[in-house]
Amino acid sequence: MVTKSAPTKKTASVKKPTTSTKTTAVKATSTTNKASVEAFKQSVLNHLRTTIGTSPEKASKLAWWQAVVAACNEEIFGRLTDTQSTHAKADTRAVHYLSAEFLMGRLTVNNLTNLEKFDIAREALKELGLDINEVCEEEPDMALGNGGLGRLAACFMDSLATCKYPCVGYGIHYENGLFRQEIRGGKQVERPDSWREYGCPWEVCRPESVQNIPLGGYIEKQTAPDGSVSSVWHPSSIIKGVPWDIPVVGYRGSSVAILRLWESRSTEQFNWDVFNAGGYIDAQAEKSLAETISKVLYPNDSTQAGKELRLTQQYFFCACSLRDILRRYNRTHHHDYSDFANKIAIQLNDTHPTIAIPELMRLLIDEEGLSFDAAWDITSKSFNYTNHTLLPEALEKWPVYIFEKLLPRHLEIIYEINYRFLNDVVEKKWPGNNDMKAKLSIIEEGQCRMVRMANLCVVTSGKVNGVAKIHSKLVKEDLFPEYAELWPNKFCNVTNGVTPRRWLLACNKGLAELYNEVSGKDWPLNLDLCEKLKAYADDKAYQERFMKIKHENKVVLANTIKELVGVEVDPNAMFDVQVKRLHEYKRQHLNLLYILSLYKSLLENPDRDVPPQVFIFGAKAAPAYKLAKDIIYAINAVGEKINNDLRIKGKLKVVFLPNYRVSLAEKIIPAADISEQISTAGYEASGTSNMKFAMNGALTLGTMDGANIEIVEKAGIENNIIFGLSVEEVQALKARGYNSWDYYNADHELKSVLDWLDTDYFTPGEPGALSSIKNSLLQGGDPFLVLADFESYKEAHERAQALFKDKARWAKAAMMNSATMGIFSSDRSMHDYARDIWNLKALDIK
Ligand code: 26V
Repeated sequence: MVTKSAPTKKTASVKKPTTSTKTTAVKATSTTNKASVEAFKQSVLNHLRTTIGTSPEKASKLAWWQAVVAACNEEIFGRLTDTQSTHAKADTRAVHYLSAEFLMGRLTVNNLTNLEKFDIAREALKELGLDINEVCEEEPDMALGNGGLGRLAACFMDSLATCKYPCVGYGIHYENGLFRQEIRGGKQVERPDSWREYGCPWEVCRPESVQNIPLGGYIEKQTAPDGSVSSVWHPSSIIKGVPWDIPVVGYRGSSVAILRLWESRSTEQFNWDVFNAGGYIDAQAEKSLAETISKVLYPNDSTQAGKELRLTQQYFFCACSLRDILRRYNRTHHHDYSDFANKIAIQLNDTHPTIAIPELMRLLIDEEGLSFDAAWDITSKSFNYTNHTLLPEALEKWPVYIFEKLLPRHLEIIYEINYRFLNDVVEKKWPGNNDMKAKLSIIEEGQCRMVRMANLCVVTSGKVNGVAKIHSKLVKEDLFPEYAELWPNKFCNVTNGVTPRRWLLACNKGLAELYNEVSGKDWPLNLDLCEKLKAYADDKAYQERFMKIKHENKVVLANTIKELVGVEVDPNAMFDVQVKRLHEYKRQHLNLLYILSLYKSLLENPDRDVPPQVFIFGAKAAPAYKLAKDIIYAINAVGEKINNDLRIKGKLKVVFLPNYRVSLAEKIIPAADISEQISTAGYEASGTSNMKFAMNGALTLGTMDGANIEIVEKAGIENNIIFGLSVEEVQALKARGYNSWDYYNADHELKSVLDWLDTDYFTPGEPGALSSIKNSLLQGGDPFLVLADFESYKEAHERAQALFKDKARWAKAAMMNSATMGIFSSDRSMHDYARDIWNLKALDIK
């Protein structure tokens, strides 16, 4: 509880805004004493010479950055070794987080921050005549993920390390991360993202832990003298898995976790007898397949059909990871598996690593000689599954024929799991009910039989969790109601979180300093301490200080915008931001329709009393997602027109920042006034940028969806701008039969902005260039109820504008948002997983 007695003393120490223009600059304090600055400087100079092989006179910025990383690694690798040996000695239980994506972003600022060396490094580099921000800009983002799901895995690794939970993250060492987006003529162009073209100084290759992974081939049935039949898999090729370790530095403590990413290589070991006489060519094709497996990250929101390579990727990294887990387990347990489930927890980040389930079964049965029952007992006690989406098209299904070709033995095991589940469990609960069996079966019957990966996860896992309260409720009640009837206690919720080290301490130095003063220096480890700011939310001096920090961040972003897209924006304008993957359910086009209506109203009345507004977008569209790309084009075309229209007197600007990624998010989020979280209720599982924005003092303009609901529960509905249909209302409207034409015909304004898209007003000489958006909303049936929410959305913007004019009221709302986000620290998420799902204890590092 915050007491009301503190503010008087603290208020006295608030710097009046006029006294300094540099409130964000952190002064050299006790954390930057001369000796440690000198030591860091010497370390960088030494590494520049002895590790990088250059001299200060010749060194490029890239070389300086590499030397800084080497200086950090001196400390990090010692801590890493200590963490590993502490865990090994204690033979502790650990969680193994399997994820096809880890969106780590850049590591330098984050690692320096977590080592509490950022200020030291900044001073040291300054003495060397270098600007730390410029040096850190040399680092490419590790963009090994699509969006929220991958970034969540990265935040979780930061929190696992910080909270000292024994863990390993396992994933894929993609050669190319998510594509680099260029905008040419307003349109998205995809370019390869080779993030380690010049090497990545954070990662270490571990040849001693290479794995050989079998693939393809056929099954031979062998009958034992007792008549029992067993399967022997003769794979057609062996793929080499090479592990790369990336240390994940916990904040302040000595714990350093490991992220182990697998790279595929060809072994050139072929099982020649599986090929016929002309098989040489087939064998060469297999070789290039092996080298292709870890080449590229799939954009997750394109359709699943025919993605044989993607299933191979999933299997490849799961098979490598499980062998690694077994190898480490057997160092102390010598193939006695009775303790396996006590020592090993495995978390499946969505269905992408589901194939780990039959792979563990196979390893235990075929290679370790356990019975099916014994293997199932261990497997079903080891796995848990997190669901991240309800979208039916996003639930992974793989054609049986692909399994037959690539993973014939795994298919047999899946059939056996399914047979036992349907006969032992479903038949007992619903005797003779074949419809129920068809519905719950892991195999979908039909012309093309499919393996339903989510069903396999639910049948096997001890716990199944959603990622926000509303989402977990929908997972249990709408997605898997029959499974929930079978196993009500299997389903639970762990609301997502984000690491406050990256998303506040490192990216918003001004606000971090304010929290240091108000909450003490421990808030990055206990974000609830930020609540202390609530006591000052009505204090004018604090309000001004808070908004001054925001303004300074906006000045920085305005400069970045000018640099990136050449558009001049006014830092006094309201910065309204929507940054996330481009998808119809996220409704960037709802935002665009509002912008059109605002623009229209300003053309009709240029003196209209609205605050100046800048609408900022960042979004990548899946390369094959035509409508998503059309929406990007429309935003750019509309922006081009509006930004150059002198009639509206600079009251409205629209910018689309290319190549949205973690490092750009770190610049955008601290500068936002409004956080657009406008998904159709029921479709955004959680959202995590909503938490980052609120932490940094933006107001959520959003629907009651995902974690928005929990955010406004904490920050106060009066401090946010909520609009639109609720989940229940969306379901009811769909059940009644939604007809978007009704809204088009009834709302004159909506009709006129939609019709505007058919003209060539925004695309001179090219009428119809933006019509696909209108068509999707009318002929296309508007699957995400954009038109149904338009009026309410417009009204919400009007509320936001009115509130923005009331500076004190706005400042209070912004402060209340930032102060109350403690619960959205990913440390809290990790404590929830550790307690409710993993049964995992933290371990101090010796
Ligand atoms: C996949 C697909 C594949 C088929 C086409 C449509 C589509 C749309 C989305 C996806 C991604 C599904 C998994 C995912 O990334 N979920 C996100 O996970 C975040 C972390 O829990 C969460 O905050 C986001 O709300 C959720 O969308």
